[in-house]
Amino acid sequence: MINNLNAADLPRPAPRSSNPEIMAAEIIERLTYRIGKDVKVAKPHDWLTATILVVRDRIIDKWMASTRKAYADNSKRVYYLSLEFLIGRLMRDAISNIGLMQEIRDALSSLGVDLDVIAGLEPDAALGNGGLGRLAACFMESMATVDIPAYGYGIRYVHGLFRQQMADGWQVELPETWLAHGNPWEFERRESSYEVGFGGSVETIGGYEEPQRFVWKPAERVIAMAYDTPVVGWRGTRVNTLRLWSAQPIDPILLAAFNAGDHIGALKESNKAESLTRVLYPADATPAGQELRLRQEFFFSSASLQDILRRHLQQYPDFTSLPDKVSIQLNDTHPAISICEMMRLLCDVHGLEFDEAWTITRGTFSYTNHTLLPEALESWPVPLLERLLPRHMQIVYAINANTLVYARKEKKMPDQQIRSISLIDENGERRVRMGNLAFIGSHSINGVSALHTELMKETVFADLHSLYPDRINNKTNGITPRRWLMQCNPGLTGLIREAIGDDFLDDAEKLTALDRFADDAGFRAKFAEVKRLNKVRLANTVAQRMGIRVDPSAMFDIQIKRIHEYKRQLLNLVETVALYDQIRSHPELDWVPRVKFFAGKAAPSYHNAKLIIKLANDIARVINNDPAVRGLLKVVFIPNYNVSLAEIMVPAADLSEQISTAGMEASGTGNMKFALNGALTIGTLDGANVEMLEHVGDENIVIFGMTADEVAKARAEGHNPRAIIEQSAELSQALSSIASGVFSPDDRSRFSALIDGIYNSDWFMVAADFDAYANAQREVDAIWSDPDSWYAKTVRNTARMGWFSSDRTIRQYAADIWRA
Ligand code: OX2
Repeated sequence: MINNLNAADLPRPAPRSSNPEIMAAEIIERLTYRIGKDVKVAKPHDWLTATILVVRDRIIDKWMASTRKAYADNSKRVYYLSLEFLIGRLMRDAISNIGLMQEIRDALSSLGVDLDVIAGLEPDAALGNGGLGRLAACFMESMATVDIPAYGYGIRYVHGLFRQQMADGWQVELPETWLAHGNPWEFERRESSYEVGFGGSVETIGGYEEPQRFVWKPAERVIAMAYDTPVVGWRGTRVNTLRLWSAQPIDPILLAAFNAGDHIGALKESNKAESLTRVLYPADATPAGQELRLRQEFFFSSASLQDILRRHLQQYPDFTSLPDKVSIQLNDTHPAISICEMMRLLCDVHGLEFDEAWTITRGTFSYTNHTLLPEALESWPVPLLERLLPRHMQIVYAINANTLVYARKEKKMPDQQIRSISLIDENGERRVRMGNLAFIGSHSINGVSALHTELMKETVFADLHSLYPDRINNKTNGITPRRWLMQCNPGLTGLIREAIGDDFLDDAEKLTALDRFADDAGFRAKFAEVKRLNKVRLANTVAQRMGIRVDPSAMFDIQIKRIHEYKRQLLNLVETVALYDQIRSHPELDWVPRVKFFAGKAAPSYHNAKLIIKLANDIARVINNDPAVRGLLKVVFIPNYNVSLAEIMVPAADLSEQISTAGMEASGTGNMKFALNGALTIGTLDGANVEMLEHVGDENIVIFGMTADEVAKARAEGHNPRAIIEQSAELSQALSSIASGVFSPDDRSRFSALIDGIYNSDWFMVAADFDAYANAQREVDAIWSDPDSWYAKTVRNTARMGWFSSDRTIRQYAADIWRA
């Protein structure tokens, strides 16, 4: 339609104004004509939607300009493929990044609407489980900020991560419905839809004389429909796209069946297609292993790859330039099947030869590993892959053959190593190893902290690393300072601006200028006051939601993250019980008043994790109601942890618990958020804690416990937890009170198996690290008792954490991996 007109001659909408009066009028206009509500009857939700629509307009101009610029400059594009994007609420982020916070606030207040009230109504987009999904969200914001043309590709789950409720202290999972009121941020792109196939067979054409060709004839097909959400960088520099795929049936209804009276059968296909993108799998770092999960992985990989290749051919004549113009980053192995899909599309659809396609594919893909836990490494049974994706299975065999021949013939690799690098795991049921596929199909494989990267080289990928020694590299994780400082902590942001000016807003590493204020008593007092107000806010949240009163002058000690044995909430709880015993036996001592906060979700099928939640609630009930404690210790498990709750808890923390068994937490990112917001860390030498120690200095962090090497050695040689427990009176007493039912009088043996696990194997080194941890906690008490020293340390944490900005991480990916 536009083609026979000259686009430049068409009238253009006037650029959007940032004048509060004009924006107020626009909000009313949206309310009336887009939502169809009279001002008099509009509900708070309608105001929210109208405001988002007005904000959104201000983003669209920049969005289009960013897209046009990438075409005009022939820039390289980065594609971040991730099954999870834990983006949370978007409105405040967007308003703040385009610099209209005060203007929108004024516009709304002229209409009698409070920005904070409607912002609190925006649902959390919980399209992720934990750290991996939240990292993807921080990366999206940082890629826009550092001006990299990037697309995030993922799934538009109708139900994100479940809502957690407590029933008598047990976790109960309820469906989450973030789309219930519609989603004003997304644009449905009907023109960007692709067919994705499953099952069927592969037809071979040619052979002998002509080259062989393969054609996959899928038995089932669904449509992948794109939904785009703009991602605004800091100061609105650039707006990128988060493209989420939704599955739709090819035939919405089988009319013949319907007309024949089979009303349910007529919708069967349609329901099946839609169920593909209905729910996010709720397991963090443990593969679900179900066919639907593999279908989700292939569905979004295939749609994304088709989209990427189509966009490339719109601009370039062929695929030889693909590695120069496109980088595809695989967020863990969940999208690793993309490597085979790229090979299939290049060879079977676009007619390239296998070897040429392979060079292009490997030059384009790179892979980030997020965990070393052996049980967390994805693999799929060969028969399942063969049935669901027969052509991809052939490609797996072809890649494997080439790799193994190279390793054996040219590198003289011995049999045992050959077995370990193979794409097929032959121990027991034959399975395809997705980690090996991602490694072999990528030119870069990165870990997420220095320690994790070294351990990758020594453990899971030792043999592949010896074959391809240049591929593994480190990119220590980061967090976006926009959400995790400026927005969640306006009080601290204001105070820092007063002290050192605005430079840190554009470059978090400029926070180092704050360092000298650690010695300034006046500044420390203001810093403490900001912290107090944030603690009051959290105390109010807890009072409102749970009816529990906590004292903001107590130390707020916080552990928030997924519930996992390796993260050791259990160590924290056992120490809580030991402290409780001490407070009761020694009322004459000067105990530091503490509130121990916990929050986090457990995978619904993870029995011990759910038991740990119940234990926390049982312990809380007993301690919080015991008058002998005299309010010196409180335990609070806040239900339904999500990004928005984190935004309240992180700024309110005095003490950040980062106490995983060394060698098991790949990086952690919560650790960075707390330290940036002026909390002291108590932590093990694990993941990024090691680098935090280097940056903040060892006098400003409390490190305890076994090192990763010591843990590995104890596991290999066997350690004797029973002997360790017997030597520690505090530990024995705490464990036996939990095991004997002091906290569970209604079911005295409820926790006995959990505690037996510590006595019998202590895989996670809870007993082995207990004394070191308890001593470290008393060291924390001593620092707390000297407020000058406490706040000097916490100010230094804020000042020295700028390096952990995800802008730095993204610049390193861009320089070393993407060359974008
Ligand atoms: C998490 C890791 O457990 C965590 O240590 C890391 O900080 C985060 O990813 C981001 O890199 N699922 N979640 C993770 O790994 C997997 C697998």
